[in-house]
Amino acid sequence: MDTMNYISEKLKTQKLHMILLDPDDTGPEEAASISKMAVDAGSDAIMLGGSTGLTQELVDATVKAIKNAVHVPVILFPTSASAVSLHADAIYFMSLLNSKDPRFLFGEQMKAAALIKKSGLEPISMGYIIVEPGMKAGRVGGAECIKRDDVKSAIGYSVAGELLGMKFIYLEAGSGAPEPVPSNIISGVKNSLDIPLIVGGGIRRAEHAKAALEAGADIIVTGTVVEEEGISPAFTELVKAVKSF
Ligand code: 1GP
Repeated sequence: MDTMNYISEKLKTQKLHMILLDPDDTGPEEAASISKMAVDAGSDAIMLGGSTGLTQELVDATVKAIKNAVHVPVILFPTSASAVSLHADAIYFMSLLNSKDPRFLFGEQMKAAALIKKSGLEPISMGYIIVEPGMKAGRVGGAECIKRDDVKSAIGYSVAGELLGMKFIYLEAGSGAPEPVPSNIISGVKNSLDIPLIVGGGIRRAEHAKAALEAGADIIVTGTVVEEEGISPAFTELVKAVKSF
């Protein structure tokens, strides 16, 4: 089954949790062992993202190690056209909709598109929207971050993404954000969309995940909590909160 179908089928009956790993921080072996524990805890997919400047070898080796360890999709969450591993199951083919930098709107995509199409790596079209504080993703991506009380702009970008044909909208507060995306932004966007909504950034505890789900998130992404604490009881509880929602 392709990754889009896998996600769509699951979303008919449940909310999803995805763990985000950075191959530069973990290396292949640790990424594989964290992935195994996360999937045992209930995670539905592994997203590989992280630093610019990742080498092709490292991303390929990390994808392969994860795929040997678990049987859930490995989805690339790229920062640029470089180091796209064709061994992954899918790639978020994404545009940072509130970037002021053409590179992140369409430039990097243009560089990688022909290769991805030819390779058979499954592209999953996604509109990425960064909300304050945005952290490194906001700075590097040249985002005009959505203000935390600006529900209208968040809705505008999200619906624009849907009308452009994107399959998912991802509301991002930035990796390591002190607070997740505010609930009224999540609910405003969700109520205006007919496509699934991914929410990430600053979600560290079960109550953050529950608040995002109650507001309308369909998929919860977490990265930092495992980077900082490993597969802790708090992480397991967070995934359980998502899967039992
Ligand atoms: C970042 O949304 C993800 O792209 C995850 O954020 O690292 O804060 O969990 P955290």
